[in-house]
Amino acid sequence: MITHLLSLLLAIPSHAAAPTPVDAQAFMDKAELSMETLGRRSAFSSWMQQTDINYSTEWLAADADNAYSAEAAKLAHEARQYDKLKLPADLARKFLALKLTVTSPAPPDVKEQKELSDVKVWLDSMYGKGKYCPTPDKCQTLNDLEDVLRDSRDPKVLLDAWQGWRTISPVMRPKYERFVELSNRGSQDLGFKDTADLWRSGYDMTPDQFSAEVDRLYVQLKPLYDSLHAYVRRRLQDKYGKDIIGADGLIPEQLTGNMWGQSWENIYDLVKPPKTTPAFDLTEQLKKNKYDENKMVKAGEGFFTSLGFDPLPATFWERSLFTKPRDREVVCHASAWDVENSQDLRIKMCIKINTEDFVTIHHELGHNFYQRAYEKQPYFFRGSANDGFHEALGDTIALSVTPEYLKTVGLIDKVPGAEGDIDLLLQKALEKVAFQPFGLLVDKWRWDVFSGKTKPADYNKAWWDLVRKYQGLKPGNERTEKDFDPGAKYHIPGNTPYARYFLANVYQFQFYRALCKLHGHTGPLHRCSYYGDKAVGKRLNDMMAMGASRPWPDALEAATGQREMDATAIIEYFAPLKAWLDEQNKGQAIGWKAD
Ligand code: X8Z
Ligand code: ZN
Repeated sequence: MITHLLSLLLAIPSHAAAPTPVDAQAFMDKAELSMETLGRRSAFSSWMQQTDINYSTEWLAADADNAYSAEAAKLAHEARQYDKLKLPADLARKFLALKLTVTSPAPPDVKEQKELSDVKVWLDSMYGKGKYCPTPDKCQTLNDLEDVLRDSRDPKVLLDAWQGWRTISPVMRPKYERFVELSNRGSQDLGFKDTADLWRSGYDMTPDQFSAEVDRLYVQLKPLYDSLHAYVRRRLQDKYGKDIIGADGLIPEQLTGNMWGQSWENIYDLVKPPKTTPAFDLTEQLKKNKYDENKMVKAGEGFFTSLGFDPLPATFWERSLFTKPRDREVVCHASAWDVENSQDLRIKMCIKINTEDFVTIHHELGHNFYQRAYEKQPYFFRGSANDGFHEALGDTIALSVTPEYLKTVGLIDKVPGAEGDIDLLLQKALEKVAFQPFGLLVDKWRWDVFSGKTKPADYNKAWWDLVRKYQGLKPGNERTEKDFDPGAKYHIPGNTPYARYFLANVYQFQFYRALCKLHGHTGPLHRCSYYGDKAVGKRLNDMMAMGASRPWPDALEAATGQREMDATAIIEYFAPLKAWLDEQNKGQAIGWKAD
């Protein structure tokens, strides 16, 4: 045995010729094949678990995740032998993609690998199954509670629903803590400082540069947010009385019409310009025109096909989930899937017939059309230029859902004139401008959690500090470290990075502005719809087909001519509203006291 080992050791130098780029290419070809196979198994299992949560589907999903994550870690280790090689840019990009492919990478210890996969699936399922049960026979799901937040105007009822939803997450706290530990261990094993460092390494710049970029964009947007915040705050005072806002000027989150205060379009009725009647209410129009779930999705698909994209495959309609099932637990949070490439595209969503979900359908289909556009790319390039692009695509289409478009498809009878502009812009600002601080803070929280700057003992405090600082909102009641409020937002237990949505909100206006120019639109930007314009479709498709094969500035340039992330497009879009808000806010205090 010893002689055998010795001869092996001695044999190494003569056989182990230094690896060449050709070896690296061969390794990568194999790695792509193996990741694709395991990725598919994981996608099918995960679909099963998220659309039918039970012990068996959880077991299968965790098992498949374990196999996939372990293989990724193993390959990333083996790939180190090529670290010193000068590789063609394409190939080097794939090696980085291999390291970044698992958002919570497997730690080296086999037992811990399994534990991490189990914890991930458990957290996801806990959120999906979450219910508020004030009494054992009266349980409410997130779907029910979101209806309350959207529709009720009774502060007591709102607070109860808001607080109630947050009863689902304290149980997640120890598991989340462990998740952070294990995921960091995996990231460190790949050479990253921690998981946050890994997440911020996918933007063709250093992690620190990325953080600085995000802050730079936020500074561009803040004056617009501050104006909107001050205006909405005053209108909420008009509705609920002066005492509802304290001396700090912070808005209670439960009054925003949304469970996390992340977008405020559901309280449009409370804040709409005085003395105007809104030109139309899309929710009512959808109901009046007898739109059901299927028809809503068909309408979304119709926009894409009008741009020249092929219709979705028959399997999309057979295999997607559009309605919340009555007989089983599911993760209702909307998502889009390419379970088996373009032949098996699906969305999973508990659709309600309202404006918010009409927009979300476009968002989700954007993912599916993107997935199909890059299907011919090799495995590691089947993704968007960076994750913000994937999130932006469908929203870029939804921005083009203007009154002019709605009239074309028969959803409204009359297009409001220029006098309706402020109404329309305010509605969009409640959706998009209100979102940005939230889009930023979710990962600010996580970056500090992963880096250890925020200790588990301060998880909740750190969350609310950020909410106060960036959103200018506050919790409905006093929160303590017995709570785990971050766990009541899907992307925390679901382990989905969030900065992508902040980026998407910037990119989508850049895309929209450039595409409207291509379309030859004149007049105010927000009235532009490129429905039916095949040249617009081609421009988008060319960018989407690049997948992740090129650094993102190349993709951005292909679509917009710009190589930089740039919030001026949003600012331009909302310029008339900003002027109007500032007029309304005259003599009013702007801003809030965060501490
Ligand atoms: O999670 C989503 C999509 C699925 S990728 C529905 N969004 C974020 C959220 O709901 O918090 C879209 C906007 C922000
Ligand atoms: Zn999305």
